[in-house]
Amino acid sequence: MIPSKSLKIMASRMLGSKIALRSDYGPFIGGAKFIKGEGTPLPVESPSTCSNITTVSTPSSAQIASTLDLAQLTFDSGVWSRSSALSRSKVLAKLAVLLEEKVPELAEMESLNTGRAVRELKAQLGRLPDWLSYFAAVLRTTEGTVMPTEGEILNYVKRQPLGVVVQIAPFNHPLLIAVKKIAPALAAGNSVIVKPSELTPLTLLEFGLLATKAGIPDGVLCILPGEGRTVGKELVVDRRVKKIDLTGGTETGRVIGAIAGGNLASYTAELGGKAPIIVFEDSDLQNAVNGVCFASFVASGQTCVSGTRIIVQDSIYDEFMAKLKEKVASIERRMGDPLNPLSSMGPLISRPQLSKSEGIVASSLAEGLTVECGGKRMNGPSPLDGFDLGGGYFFQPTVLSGDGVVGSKVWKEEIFGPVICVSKFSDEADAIKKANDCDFGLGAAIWTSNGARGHRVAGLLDSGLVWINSHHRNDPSSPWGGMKDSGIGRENGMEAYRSYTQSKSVIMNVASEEKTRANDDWFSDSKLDVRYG
Ligand code: TXE
Repeated sequence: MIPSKSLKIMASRMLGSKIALRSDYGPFIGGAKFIKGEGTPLPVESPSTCSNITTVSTPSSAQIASTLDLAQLTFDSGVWSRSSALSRSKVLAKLAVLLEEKVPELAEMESLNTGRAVRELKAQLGRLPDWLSYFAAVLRTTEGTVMPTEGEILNYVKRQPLGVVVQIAPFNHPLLIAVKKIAPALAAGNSVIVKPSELTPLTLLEFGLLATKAGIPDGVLCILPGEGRTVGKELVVDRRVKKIDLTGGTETGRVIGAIAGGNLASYTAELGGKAPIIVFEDSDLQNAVNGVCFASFVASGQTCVSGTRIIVQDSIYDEFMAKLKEKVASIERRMGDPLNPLSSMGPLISRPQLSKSEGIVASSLAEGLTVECGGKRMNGPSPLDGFDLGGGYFFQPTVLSGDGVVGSKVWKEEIFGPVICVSKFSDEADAIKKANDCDFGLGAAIWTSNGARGHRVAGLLDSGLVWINSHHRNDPSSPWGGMKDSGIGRENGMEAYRSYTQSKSVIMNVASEEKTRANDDWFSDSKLDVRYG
């Protein structure tokens, strides 16, 4: 592979902010710079202006193959895979500090690249060092096990890394999702190759450079930008890959799962969602409305746990809807330049995602549903700051309702946009039935002031994550993943760490030599009652 020429930092004055974008983004295989990818260059767009902000070089097939070779060689060398848990812990802790220092810069870069409001990203990326610190702490505190085996046997179980692992990340939370996967994988000692979304590769590539500074050896963390159907596919089919960890759409999840199965690789998949939010009549109504808006419109609805099916007790429906529409109008009034710290919500990531939101409104109208508010692509200057909303993929926060909402297209399909639907329920059993009436099972929320009811209903929802009087809460220690079509396996916590390791059971005979001779000779010609297993 050809190393690139020296780094050129260009100061880019965009959207009123100064963001340093490099001119040489490309594959990262360790070291202090990117290599020059020989594949098809990837133009990177800002969805708030629909304009190109930089171009990233991508690896050719030969470069992908040599990255896999490098990752395997590095793993086999033991430089990271067999280094002490303490030394890996120290490197991850240092990476947490370096990342923390860079969060403000990365948040602006990610806002430019994703169009998400910078306020959101500062808050979100500010949490990321916690993932590295958590897994650094796991390395210092995890203890081995001695099994209660019968007889004079010492049986201890060690956990060791898997080998080369591939992680495929989406566009919606480019750095958050990648770091969630990278931290446990590196902690466990694997060699990690990450493919960021073709739409949002920049902040993860910057993270690669920080990893080198923290002391991650070259070849242990590689980042290969590019399309899923080329770079992603060539990575996941390689038989040396011992685990694939994907966050993406359910269809992609099935395709990659079939490949992982064929190669007997481990697989974690965090896929689509259609989170229900049940609002009981005894809830604090304003808190519930605020919580629903946070759940539904943060990241412009482009999150896997986005609250999209709002299920409201019929006795409070009218009051809830009035308050909801008021809140939604206030969100829309404050949409503007995503880099404006006062901006409430950004555009969708791309034209196809915009079309999906537009299409679902059209088909909902055809199904007889009502548009309570929103429903259209935005145009003209922002009331907040005059930003040209028509120049980006901005879509109004949208609320749909109607008697036929349950079972309609918007009820069933993941839209990944700021489009939600609201239905009524009569009693607890009806609420649970409606909430579970879905192929997905990732996030869900319940709003109630009755604690017993909250826990009772949580236990009956088919969802991997259930919030009570809250939404989106995430923590490095808290398992994250879905049931049904929302995926397989869990991110975060000890479950994620263990999924990046495999056990090795070491069994030693500790009986004396005399006893062993007397009791363990299976083919003895004088004694038949010899232990077998
Ligand atoms: O996802 P894709 P897209 C859902 C959401 C969204 C839809 C499509 O509904 O509207 O999926 O989004 C890589 N081999 N979610 O097109 O295609 C791809 O390059 C290897 C939910 O962005 O699944 C990218 O890096 N890699 C979700 C990643 O997979 C492949 C987050 C996701 O892309 C590949 C994102 C292949 N054959 C979308 N095909 C969530 N759970 O949050 C694609 N990729």
